[in-house]
Amino acid sequence: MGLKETSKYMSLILRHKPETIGITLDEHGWANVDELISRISKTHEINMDILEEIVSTDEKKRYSFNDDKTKIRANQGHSIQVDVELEEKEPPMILWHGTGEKFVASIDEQGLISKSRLYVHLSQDEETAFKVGTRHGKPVLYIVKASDMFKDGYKFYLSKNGVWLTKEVPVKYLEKQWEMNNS
Ligand code: HQG
Repeated sequence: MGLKETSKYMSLILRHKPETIGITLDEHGWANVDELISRISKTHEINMDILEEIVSTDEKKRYSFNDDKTKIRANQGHSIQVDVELEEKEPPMILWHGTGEKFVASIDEQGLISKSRLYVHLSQDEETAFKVGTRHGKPVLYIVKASDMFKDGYKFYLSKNGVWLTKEVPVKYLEKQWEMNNS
């Protein structure tokens, strides 16, 4: 089993289901590192060196340690109620959201909702949104009029790993882009 598989398993534990390995996260989403290693090691090859490698090489920088590396958490993406102390920030003029074609009818009616996660995930650029969209089948991109939303009082957060988050995006702030614009 490779690092990638272990990293995916960590994402399940640290974002969605810590109970899978019988641990709990604190209110800020932190898991105890020793406890995490000892429980994960029952099914995956892991120790502190491997954990440090996963955290530093993860291509989306999904995880962070606290200062003395006794605790670890996911930077964003949670479905369980934790407060990871996100930075509230004024967004750029526009942000992007990548989704699958199968969700378009519903999104055009309801706007973007966070579904199982705590927030709607938005990308700073088109390419990233495209990648996110392909996870759901044929990708469709939306432009989100983020600064208009911000002026209207919606809050935006920027996670440690560069994902923009907001609670919802009503239809009037969305502009559908059927094809990726490579220009
Ligand atoms: C869609 C990955 C129907 C939404 C990525 C999305 C991301 C609606 C899906 C992170 C809807 C939820 C999150 C509505 C939204 N009707 N469908 N009204 N509103 N949707 O996986 O944004 O690799 O929970 O468009 O990089 O795809 O896991 O969210 O398609 O940052 O680290 O409902 O996951 O990161 O899907 O992805 P998800 P997402 P990781």
